[in-house]
Amino acid sequence: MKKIALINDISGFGRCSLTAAIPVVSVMGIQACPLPTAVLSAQTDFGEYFCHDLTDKMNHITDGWKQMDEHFDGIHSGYLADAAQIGNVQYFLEQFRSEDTIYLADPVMGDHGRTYDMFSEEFLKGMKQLTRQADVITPNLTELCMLADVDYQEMITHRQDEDYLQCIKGICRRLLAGAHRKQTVIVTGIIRNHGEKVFVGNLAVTETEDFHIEHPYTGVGFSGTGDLFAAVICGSLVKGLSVRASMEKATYFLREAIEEASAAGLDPCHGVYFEKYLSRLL
Ligand code: PXL
Repeated sequence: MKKIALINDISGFGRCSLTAAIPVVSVMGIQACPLPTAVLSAQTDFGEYFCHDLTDKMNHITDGWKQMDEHFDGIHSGYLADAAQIGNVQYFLEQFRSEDTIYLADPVMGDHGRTYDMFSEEFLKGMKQLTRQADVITPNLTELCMLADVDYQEMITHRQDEDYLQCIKGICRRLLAGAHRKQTVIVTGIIRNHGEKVFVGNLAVTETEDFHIEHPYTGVGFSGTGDLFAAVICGSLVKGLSVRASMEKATYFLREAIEEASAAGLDPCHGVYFEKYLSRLL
């Protein structure tokens, strides 16, 4: 059975990070091997939360797995609780990355133009270095702008412009040019205006092609949807699907879950009822 190392936090509430990635990868018939970065009572958008940072424990887990002579088909890194953890992911890659390993780096740093609590300039510098080494990166638009030193607030004033997507593609190509290997950039949560209508979509850019999938925006962003998306992409690529097919699978899984959560007026901090839709990934 294929295996993916999931380097991410475990949050009791928020349906994000490991509580999102483990079920997704498992239902896809891949063994989920979690390397927790932190244990939280709830994801950080809740405002009040307890966080136990595992920075000084992570490499013990890496060393333990090395002693067991383990091998991973995929490595998926997500929420890192502080800048020092970027070095731990680096160490993990040195131990476990081989030619047949797909490394997906989700540069979790912020959303909707705001940064998460762990963010610092040092963190961004480290994340820029880490993402250059990945086969696939899955930033949301906020994170893409951070990685490319683009002003997000200025960027989104062009949401209704004809060439908005072209402009985002250009930023992705700049990142591809700076990457240390052939890379795919998948940007999530791109909101666009077509006249009165608002759409949200995901854009994949590779060296040779790009494609974009969008649908009407419900107006609400839910916790964990980026983590669920990244986990489906990692699982699909490990199973040998194309980037396009992986994106279609992730969209098929998430679209209705998000529409349902919006229509029901669920609290965005608790995430979407993805549990009901896991069978779509079978
Ligand atoms: O979904 C991204 C994420 C993951 N983990 C934690 C978070 C967040 C976003 O806020 O707080 C702990």
